[in-house]
Amino acid sequence: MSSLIPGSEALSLRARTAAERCGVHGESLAGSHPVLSPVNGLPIGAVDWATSVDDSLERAQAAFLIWRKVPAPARGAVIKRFGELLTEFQADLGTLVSLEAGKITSEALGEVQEMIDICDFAVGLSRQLYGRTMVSERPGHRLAETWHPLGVVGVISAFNFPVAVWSWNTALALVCGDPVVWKPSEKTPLTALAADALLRRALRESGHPEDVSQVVLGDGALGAELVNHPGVKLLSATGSTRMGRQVGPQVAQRFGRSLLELGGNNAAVVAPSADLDLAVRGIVFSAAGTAGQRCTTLRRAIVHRSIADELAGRLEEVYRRLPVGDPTAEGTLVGPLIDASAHTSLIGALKQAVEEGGSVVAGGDRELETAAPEAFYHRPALVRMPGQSPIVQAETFAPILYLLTYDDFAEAIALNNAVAQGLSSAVFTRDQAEAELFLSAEGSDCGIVNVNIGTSGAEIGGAFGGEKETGGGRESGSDAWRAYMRRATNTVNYSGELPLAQGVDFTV
Ligand code: UN1
Repeated sequence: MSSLIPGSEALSLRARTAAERCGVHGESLAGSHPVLSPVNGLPIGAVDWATSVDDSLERAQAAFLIWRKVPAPARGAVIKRFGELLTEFQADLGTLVSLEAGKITSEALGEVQEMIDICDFAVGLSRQLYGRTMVSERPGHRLAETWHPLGVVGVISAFNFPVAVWSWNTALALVCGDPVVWKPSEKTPLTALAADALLRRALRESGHPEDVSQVVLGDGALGAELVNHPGVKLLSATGSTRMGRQVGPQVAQRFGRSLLELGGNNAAVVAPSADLDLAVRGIVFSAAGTAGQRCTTLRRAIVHRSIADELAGRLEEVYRRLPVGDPTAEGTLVGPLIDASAHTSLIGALKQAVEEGGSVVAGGDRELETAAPEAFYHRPALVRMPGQSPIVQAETFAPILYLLTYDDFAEAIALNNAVAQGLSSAVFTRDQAEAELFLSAEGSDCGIVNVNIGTSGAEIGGAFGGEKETGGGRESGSDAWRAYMRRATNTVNYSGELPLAQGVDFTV
């Protein structure tokens, strides 16, 4: 691995080539809002921002009237083609993910793989949008439910998963018959344009309206327009709890639906019986991977007192040799933070942790400052804390792992649950009763509860999302599709009589 960071010209060329290969037109890359790469902190392109979401909403609504009549399996065929295109252009899209979000190549390709996987899932789903039939209490009556397309879905996504989270929503929304208007993070517009270009190509090739996919580039003000637009029937937003606290009530105010994926403050309990080799690997990937910038990132290790020193020592050894650097270079495991504000949060959180009695065991320092003064590389930090003080209860979107200790398992569960967020959690143990307890109603209160695996890196298939301040939304797998459809309950009377339910007599 080299400590050299590529210059602006090299990265711009790579970005432009990848975007154009995916089908983005050159003029879309010559706008007036510069796009900065976290790799060197310098511009790699420039895009234009939309002034309003109205035109996109209008186009999406017009496309909806056509799309909702296309049979779901035929909609699935479009997603199948989209998945094929994603496979063909995986490397290009991966390059853009690395350049805009700062992910290492393997994780960037993994993000695109997650897109391909949700396409596969959605294709199967397109033949399984099942409703139930119920037995009627009345003779000669049939009771059933039918699922229909809902309408335009708005998606607001974050920089850290610039395309996968949109795909979770879009692959399902499209097979469910809904168009999508997408406001990506203003930090990752090129990746968004490239993903949209591939989806539009799949639509075009299969003779369907391209307008079911809309991208609107802009900042929070544009996102707010989407939130408040009465044409948006479901608003799916990924971001901070602070953002969700505004978005949720605003959408509810107009009786829209919202699907919120907000902050996480994920913990792993490490019990005395744990396989420590496995625990160390699971912890390091979850805590330091993606430079600590996943909503599922491991932020708290709750370790039994009897093994805390040993585990801290082993983590410290790994943290000291984690390869930090250019995410596109071979061998790098930790890329840059997204921007200066992430760097400031990291520094501030470490200072506060020390004030609250913590001691930094490893990392935290800025690296490669001379090679890339505008970028923010940090060695992931490992901090031992005396308890779950205020900073440990906050989500700092940076690679800081707080190590806490516990004495009995009930205390570990209590610590896991004693934060406002409820996204992901894990237990490392070989004691089956402990594992089951952690998974039980008395156990972790999170939306994701794992055994002998870290908190991040969920696969497609399971519903993804969390409880409490994480917002309660569920995306991607299982029956998450239901959020994108409206349910009609149908009572059909073929008896020729009119018996009323509940035995009501209304003879006229
Ligand atoms: C996110 O960080 O917003 O489970 C999503 C994971 C990924 C998705 C994370 N599959 O880490």
